[in-house]
Amino acid sequence: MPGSKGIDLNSFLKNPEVQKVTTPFTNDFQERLNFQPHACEVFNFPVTGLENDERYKFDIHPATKKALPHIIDNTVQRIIGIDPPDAVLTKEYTKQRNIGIVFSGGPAPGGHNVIAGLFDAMKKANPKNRLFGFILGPEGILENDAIELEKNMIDAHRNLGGFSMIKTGRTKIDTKEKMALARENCKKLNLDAIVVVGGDDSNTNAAFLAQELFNDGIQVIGVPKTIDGDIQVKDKNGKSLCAMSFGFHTAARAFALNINNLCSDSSSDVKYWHVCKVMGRVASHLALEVALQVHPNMCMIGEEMADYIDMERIEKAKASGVTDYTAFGMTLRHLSRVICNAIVRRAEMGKNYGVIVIPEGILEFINEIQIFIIKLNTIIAEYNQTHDTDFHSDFITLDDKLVYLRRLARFSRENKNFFIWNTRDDDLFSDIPAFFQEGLLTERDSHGNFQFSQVETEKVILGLVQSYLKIRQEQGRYKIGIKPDWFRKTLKREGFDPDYYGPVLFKNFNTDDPFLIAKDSLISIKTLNQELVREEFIGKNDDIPPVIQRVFLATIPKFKTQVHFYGYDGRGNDPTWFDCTYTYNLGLTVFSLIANNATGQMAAIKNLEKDMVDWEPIGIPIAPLMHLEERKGKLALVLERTVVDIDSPAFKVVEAMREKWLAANPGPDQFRRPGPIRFSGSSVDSKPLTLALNNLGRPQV
Ligand code: FBP
Repeated sequence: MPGSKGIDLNSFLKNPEVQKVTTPFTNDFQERLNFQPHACEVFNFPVTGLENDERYKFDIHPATKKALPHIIDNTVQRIIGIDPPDAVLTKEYTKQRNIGIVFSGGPAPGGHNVIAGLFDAMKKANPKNRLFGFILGPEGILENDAIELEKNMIDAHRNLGGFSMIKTGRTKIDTKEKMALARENCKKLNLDAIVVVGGDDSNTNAAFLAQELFNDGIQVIGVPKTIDGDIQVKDKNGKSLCAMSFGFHTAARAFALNINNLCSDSSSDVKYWHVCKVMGRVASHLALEVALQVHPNMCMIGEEMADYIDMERIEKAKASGVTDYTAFGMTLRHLSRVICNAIVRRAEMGKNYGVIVIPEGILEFINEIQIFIIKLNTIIAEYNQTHDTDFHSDFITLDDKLVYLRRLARFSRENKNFFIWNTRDDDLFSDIPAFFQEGLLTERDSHGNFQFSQVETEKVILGLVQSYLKIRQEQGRYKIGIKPDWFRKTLKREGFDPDYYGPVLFKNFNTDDPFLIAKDSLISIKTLNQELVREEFIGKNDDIPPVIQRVFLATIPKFKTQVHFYGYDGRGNDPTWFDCTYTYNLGLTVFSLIANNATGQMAAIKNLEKDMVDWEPIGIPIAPLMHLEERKGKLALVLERTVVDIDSPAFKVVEAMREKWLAANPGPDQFRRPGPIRFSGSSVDSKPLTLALNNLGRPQV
């Protein structure tokens, strides 16, 4: 068929060079499919066993003992190689098994390799073993929607990002009815074991499922997945068992590459502040890793803010004999001031541009917002429970929701025992911009979590920053510094004497300062005119000389921003070497746990922070890791999330470098180029920088 402009499209499409473009199989893709991750030494043995490791202890919550009696006494288990295995062990290890696997929660790079590792190990043990993948997450378990995963499907997804082979979802198996349905469907598939690859909530779910299916002899094994990096396990003495969940490294590297590109752009056209929000629903691990990878001018770490104490306010209050409780924890207003100060300082050094990294969950660490989130969570959960309906379907528009809240506030005036939403809450809430009110009222996810990714956090913060900068500008305390050379050259070119005009324009004219700063009083053309008239540089009816006007305008900053959200892109990235190897070994570990009859355990690799030769596959008991947390307005047993430790070496490095990376000085910016994710070769990343620094900077335990 002849194409347009005389091209024979049919034969053109058959051209091998054109086919290189039209096929999805790029060289990189092919290399990934062919890559065989190294297995930890122990997996080279014909059979693996488990050894209880009693060195690790946990503080067990009494509520967990009661809720999970079958698995609460589990201990850490080390995977050991056995050669030669005895006949009994071999028989048990190689017996034919059906295993189900499910992804739960957001995608994380490396998930396909968990499946590949498990598949390879189970087929090696017994080629008749069968692996079933539940489709679309835990919903697939409830719907009995599973497919048998065959070699060709697995081979087509090795070392690739996403969870596309079986998809994922956020359904929670959290009621008696759902548990019963899960049991029934596992039995229908004749499953010996089920593997839950998920975050804190999903591993919590895995523990409850393990308890529930214990007497049916169906084992449940969890796998620590989340780009947020907030599943990190230590025992009660601080001994690390799982330094990082999988997917974190890839996501952070993907964000870092993009943000580094913005650093180049920003320092080239020198007119934008790029505000980069990075995922991490609660913890700021991703923001911290990105900061180490890129050295942005500013990086906010939520956990640091929660810990903030305003000493000045405390001292002031102490002097007048009172305690200022509001001085603990950073407020939104204070945060905006911190950002403004940094922007102003860079502007004075001629840098009216830069890059800021903000963690998605930053608001969780701001006192006043956290209180709103908890209160609204409770109100929504209570409403749903009392009315057996859905708050968001009953109150569709923001106005409807606000009217309901106002009603609660009125109710609180008449009922002293009702304090969840009073008139003060309502007044404070009314002061918040509508888009943010809407954000705070968004639907919670199936686990009752606040969906930070749906809220334009950066817009809230930027709104405050913008208004404060305006105030500073009106006070004459936000100026762009001018290079003395440029000032002299510009005036001389127009036949004006810089030494004559300098003192009237700048407050530091005859100093050695690297940048000239316009006087505080010069905030507009009008004030400039008044100053020049007052100092008798021009007459009352004269115009300001154009060159003076031009120089003056160059001192007036415009705060222009570009806002970016990094999350879904990095979450879908193809995994780094670290995540490929880590997850493949997690898959192998899962099989060892199953083949040795473990249940209620989470597969993990100890010593991730060290070189791969030191990695140790283990099983971590999930039940002892649980604690009570507010979910859907009620206390529930959940796996504890790990937030950034502000005493950790990695955080301390960022803290120590903050001033240097801000580069509010005449020198160059300190941006670091992490480069693209390389899968092989000398520049391949062996591990997250956070892990490397924490390993280097801590006494070994
Ligand atoms: P998981 O905890 O399930 O791994 O998901 C984490 C995450 O990527 C967060 O960083 C983000 O806030 C959230 O998922 C976004 O969720 P959704 O995919 O529902 O928009």
